[in-house]
Amino acid sequence: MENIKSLSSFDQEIFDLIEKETKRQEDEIELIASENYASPAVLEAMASSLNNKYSEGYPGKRYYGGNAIIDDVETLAIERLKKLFGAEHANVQALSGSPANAAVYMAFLEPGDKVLGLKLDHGGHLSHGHSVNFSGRLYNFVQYEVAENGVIDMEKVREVALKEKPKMIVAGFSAYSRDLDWKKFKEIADEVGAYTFADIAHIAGLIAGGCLSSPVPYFDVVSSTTHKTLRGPRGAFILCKEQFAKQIDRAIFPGMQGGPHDHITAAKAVAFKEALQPEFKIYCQQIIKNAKTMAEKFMELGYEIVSGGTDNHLMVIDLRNKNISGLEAEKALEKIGVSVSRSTIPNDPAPPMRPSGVRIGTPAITTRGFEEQEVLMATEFIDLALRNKDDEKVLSEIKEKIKELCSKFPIYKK
Ligand code: DSN
Repeated sequence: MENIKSLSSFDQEIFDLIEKETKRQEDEIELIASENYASPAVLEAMASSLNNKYSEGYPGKRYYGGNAIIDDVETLAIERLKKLFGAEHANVQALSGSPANAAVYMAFLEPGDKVLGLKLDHGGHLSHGHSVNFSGRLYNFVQYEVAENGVIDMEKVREVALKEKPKMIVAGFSAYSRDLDWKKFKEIADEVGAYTFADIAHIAGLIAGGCLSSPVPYFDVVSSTTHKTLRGPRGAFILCKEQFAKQIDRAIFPGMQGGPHDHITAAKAVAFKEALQPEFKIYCQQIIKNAKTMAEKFMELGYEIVSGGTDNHLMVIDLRNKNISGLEAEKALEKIGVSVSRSTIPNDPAPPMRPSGVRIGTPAITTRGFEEQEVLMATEFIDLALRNKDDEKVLSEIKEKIKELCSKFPIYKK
């Protein structure tokens, strides 16, 4: 390959931008609840020759030649994933969270079928039935909500399910900080004859690490991304009961997708192996300890947390009593080198682009080694920045302190 050069010698612009982004990640505090830092081993697998292969089909049944090694890679990923979650069947080809969910709907539903999902501004995900998303356009979604206290009231879910008689009930979220009662969801679904679908994209790592309860024993089908608390490559998977294996596999290929991304499948296998190590449990416990510490500190500082706390890796802060919008908070924190995502709060009176809250999560800072002491420092920095959001001098002083703190917890540059 003499005519093909390395990145640094062929494309200095992209090389430099990657270097800059790596430095930004090293110097700043990442609190976006859905982000994490994949290990060097995961990144190496992603940047491998497996990128070059086409392998439509499944191990032993491919539509292209030369797939014997890819079959071994995919089989390893499947076996590790089944072991991690105690699942009967696993599909590791889903390219990302929304396509995985689309495949689940395709496997179980006809267009127009009725489905029950958590409303977006109550913590749900776009692909759980929002009107602008394919899910809300193709299927007849009815939405359930959190109660006044910010927690899902299972009796209310039951009432909606009995009234609407959906064909499927979706449990899962993007911005909800409480553990879900999977068993109760299953009981309700059985009462109305609905399929059960859990989207565990945010909490897959915490479930794998034994820190949160798992829907796998109860639910018909479970989807997840692989790059959030699970700390793998960007991608997804689907787990299901053996009786649904064929329909799930067919919905992914040939239903939704063409060739799987084999380099990502390899990286998923590496991430699953990492999550099977005893240290991963300790990592997950620390994610939750860090989130609880942060939520308590925020409340002590007069912030309102939706639902009054957290059981998992995230919290949504209702900023209305601080007279700052989620967008303003996101922008002010960007100036001190802290990334968060603005978020709606339940029944948000403000528009989605300028919602009343921010969502904050601890998976990434925990990966780089932050424990309670650093979490308390980060929380105080955030509070100081929000109180001085228009004072550039204060903001730049905080940014320097954050850089100094981060330098003690390198991600890749050990
Ligand atoms: N973008 C992801 C999140 O932030 O939760 C979900 O799609």
